Amino acid sequence: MKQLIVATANKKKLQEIKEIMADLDYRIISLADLDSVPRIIENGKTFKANAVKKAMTIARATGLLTMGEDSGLCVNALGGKPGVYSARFSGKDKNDEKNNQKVLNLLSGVPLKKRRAHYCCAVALADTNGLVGVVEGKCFGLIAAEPAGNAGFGYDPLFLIPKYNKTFGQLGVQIKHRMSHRFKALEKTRKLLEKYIEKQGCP
Ligand code: ITT
Repeated sequence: MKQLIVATANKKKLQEIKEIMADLDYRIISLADLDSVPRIIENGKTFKANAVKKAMTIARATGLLTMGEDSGLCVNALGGKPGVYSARFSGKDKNDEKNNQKVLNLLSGVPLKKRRAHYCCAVALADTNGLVGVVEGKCFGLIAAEPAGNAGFGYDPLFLIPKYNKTFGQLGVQIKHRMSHRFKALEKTRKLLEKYIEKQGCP
């Protein structure tokens, strides 16, 4: 079976990728399965730049086809923050609860209709020869007044889907996986992979 490395140390993100790509004809390997992993310096200004860094760093080190994924929450009323700093918005240690609280504090007093936000997910594919491609998916919603539900991870208890008037935390992964930023980016990644295989097949 073909192998694909997913260059993430985030277990919940990895789980979502595995669930969404469950039917894929690849065995997914994560950073946790590798003996030694080079440090990835995530200093890109965009999700795409960071996704490319993750994919290229690990592809170069392993010689294997690698997927890099960088994602986050962008809140309109906060000028797009936390954006690429989503994982560590409240401090060096990744803490979902503190991150959520910081977003709520910053939005204190802002009415619901002005709490528009989107999630963004960039996925890059790279192999030893370099970058294969990079794609992006977005999912639009509102930031709830308080956390609700504990499905998903990160900002999901705050991310309200207007169509359901419920957060991703309340809706659960079945619904999330049909409309999320990650789902949309991974649908495009499937196309990249198909083209990649086609090319590999050509002498
Ligand atoms: P890796 O870099 O190792 O992949 P990470 O958690 O640091 O792990 P990112 O730099 O891409 O990954 O930051 C992603 C953060 O964005 C994540 O920690 C959450 O805070 C937020 N986020 C991204 N996708 C999310 C989702 O589907 N639901 C909730 N929060 C999400």
